[in-house]
Amino acid sequence: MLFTRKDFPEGFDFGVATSSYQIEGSRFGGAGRCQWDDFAATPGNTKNAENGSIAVDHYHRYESDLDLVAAGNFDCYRFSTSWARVMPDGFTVNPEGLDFYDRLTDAMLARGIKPCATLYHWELPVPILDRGGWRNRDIADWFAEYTHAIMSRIGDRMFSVAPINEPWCVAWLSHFLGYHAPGLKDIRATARAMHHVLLAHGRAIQTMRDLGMTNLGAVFNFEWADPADHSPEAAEKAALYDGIYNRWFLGGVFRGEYPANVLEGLGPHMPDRWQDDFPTITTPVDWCGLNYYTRKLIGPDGGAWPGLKEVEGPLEKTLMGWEIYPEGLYNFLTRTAREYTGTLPLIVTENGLASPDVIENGTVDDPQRSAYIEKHLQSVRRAIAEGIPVKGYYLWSLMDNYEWACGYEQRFGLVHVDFDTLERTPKASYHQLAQNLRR
Ligand code: IFM
Repeated sequence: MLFTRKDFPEGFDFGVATSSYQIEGSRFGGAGRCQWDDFAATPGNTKNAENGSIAVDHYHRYESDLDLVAAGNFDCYRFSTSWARVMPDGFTVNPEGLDFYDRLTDAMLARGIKPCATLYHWELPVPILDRGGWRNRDIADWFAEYTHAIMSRIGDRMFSVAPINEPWCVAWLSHFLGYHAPGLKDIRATARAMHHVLLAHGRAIQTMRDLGMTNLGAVFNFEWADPADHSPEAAEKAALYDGIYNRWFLGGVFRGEYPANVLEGLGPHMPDRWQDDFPTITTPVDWCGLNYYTRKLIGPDGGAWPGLKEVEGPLEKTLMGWEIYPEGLYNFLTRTAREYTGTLPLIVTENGLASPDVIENGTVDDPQRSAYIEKHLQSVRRAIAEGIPVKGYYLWSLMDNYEWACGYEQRFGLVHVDFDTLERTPKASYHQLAQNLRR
């Protein structure tokens, strides 16, 4: 990697990101069952029926894991708190859960690491799912109660907080495509989830404002959509993919409107008087987080709405089969600022790749990851040079972990984890970053 910390503006933060279910071990500390425990117990949903019951046992190893964050010279640690750990039945506080996040917070501060919390990275308590989960409008109030419970305890020490990681995954991936828990393929459930997830976001921001908290943001995952060919049909479907994936969430939070091309399909299934919720959904935030990995080539499939399909692209791919397209990050940073957020700080809250990393003679070479990071940081620098207020860049992920439906096959970490012994071994990319980020 060619860049160093000095190539970025003063105060630019580098970080690493994780999430609770992917690393902690859901069986520890009195956590309740979450939707992923049940989803994984259903044949065919996750690779080898793997789950996050033990994950990488961060619950017991958090001190040494945070040592790795500090030794990597990262400024920020983006972690998530689990609703099912804090409130196992969705409503009643588990003191052990609060105590864990309290210890974790203090352990970050003791190492000079800025705690950047996410309140929901998909650990929906099963009793909330039984009440309809994201289909039920009441979830916004229940989520606000959970927000109050956890942030009353640790909110005084957070550097930043975002309510919901990747609303597209919460809503579309999980209720329309069915790839993630709860695994529905139901357009009515999808329309409601697409709206309620943003309503819950707004309620959580209001709750934290009432607690006097600052530096609150929203985190979206974006995929750049290019037409698969030069036909008007492909252009139309790429625009629809962009609407569903990207513009729905940016439009909702920053403009108080949803894209017309998406409402063509979802409109008939939306909850009553959904327009009345925009004053809550647009509650001002202090920054916007972008999770970016890849682009998709999109064309028509001739089927029912949305009637689109992904077409394999020609670019180099990661182990996930995702094309490496750093221009997409530049495109999103510039477009988000120019069309939606203006001077609001932008943070790249996730970026990274999975690669088939193996330990040989005690070391792990991951040149594809180093090259990927280098190219995406060039995109960040290009955007900054054009005046876009990008204030941070966080890598997914600190260490190999549970990659949801892909189980433990896809290794996104800067640190290799032996999933049998749980031994951590920093990869070559980690060592390069530690060197380049020295202060
Ligand atoms: O592992 C996930 C993470 O939970 C959310 N963003 C994308 C990552 C890689 O797929």
